[in-house]
Amino acid sequence: MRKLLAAFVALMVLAGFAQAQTSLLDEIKLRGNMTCGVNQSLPGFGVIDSEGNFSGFDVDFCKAVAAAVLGDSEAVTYRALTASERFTAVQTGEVDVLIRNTTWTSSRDSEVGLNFAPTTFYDGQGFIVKRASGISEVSDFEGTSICVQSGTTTELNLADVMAALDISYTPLVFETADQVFAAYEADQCESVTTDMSGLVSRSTLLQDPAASVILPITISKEPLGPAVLHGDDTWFDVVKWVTFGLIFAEEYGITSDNVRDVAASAQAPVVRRFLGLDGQVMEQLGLESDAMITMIEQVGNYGEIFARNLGPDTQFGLERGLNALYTDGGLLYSPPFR
Ligand SMILES: N[C@@H](CCC(=O)N[C@@H](CS)C(=O)NCC(=O)O)C(=O)O
Repeated sequence: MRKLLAAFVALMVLAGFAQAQTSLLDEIKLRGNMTCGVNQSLPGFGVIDSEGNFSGFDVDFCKAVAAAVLGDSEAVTYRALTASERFTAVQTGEVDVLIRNTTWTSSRDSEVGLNFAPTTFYDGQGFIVKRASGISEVSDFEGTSICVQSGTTTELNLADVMAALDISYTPLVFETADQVFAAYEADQCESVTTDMSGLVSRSTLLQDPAASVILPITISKEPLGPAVLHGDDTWFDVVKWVTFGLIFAEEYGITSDNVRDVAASAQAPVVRRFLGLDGQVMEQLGLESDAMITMIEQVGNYGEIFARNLGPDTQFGLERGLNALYTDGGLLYSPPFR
């Protein structure tokens, strides 16, 4: 009996060990598809068209991970998530990765149980107001109503700043961006506050965009990036290094147009290792040796993703700012692939 019990315990320990070794990476490869939690109503970042296709800056990072892991940027099932739904979707495994303008904060790491990949968009919270309101600085918000979305970092930042400046205001809290901006259009509030990216994006949908202005005031730090669930280092490493890979490719001038030529003629050891021509860095991450070639060919590097979705040639016309490479005065910096 005792022997039987010992065998049973050994089996359970082994089963537990096997479980601990199983990563989402293997599961996704078996499935042949990755699930990505995204936004569906943030033009430029995550948006769905009338045929159900998703596009945008965040969506391109989903595509990059799928291209690197599965060799196919289209092998993604998108789940549109509201701000309040997004963390449960990661915790329950409904999505493999969350790439939905999500700010990296300590409590989202600890209490929510997320692991954040490198920041893909350095942002900050701002305000949009009607030009006619004459509001130009935070003290002008005294006695006004401000529309804000629940389940976001935005609510607390607003409360903190107003309390610090002793400004009394009424927060009008809504569940979705559509509701927030509808209330603003209907003059229920004098302003909407959210990430600058959200303001730039949603201001294009206003009935009369020229009648509103985004104030040149930033009240918080909002580092936005992909996140996965705690407890799966293998999968976390993949999402992390795919993100770095996009930045690294831009730094080394490797683009969707030239990646095959670079791969055919590269001499620099750093580039050869990155593209899987020498060494084993991709295999060590659990990827095919040519994972970065496939990814860059299908999705482009960070700079291409930024330019295509948000850059000067788009309706958003965003400059790179903090989202430039460190070599250009920005914050984007990939550690070495080696
Ligand atoms: N970065 C902030 C805010 C994220 C957020 O949800 N922002 C609004 C800005 S408009 C949004 O994306 N709303 C889209 C929607 O509700 O459909 C966070 O992580 O809490």
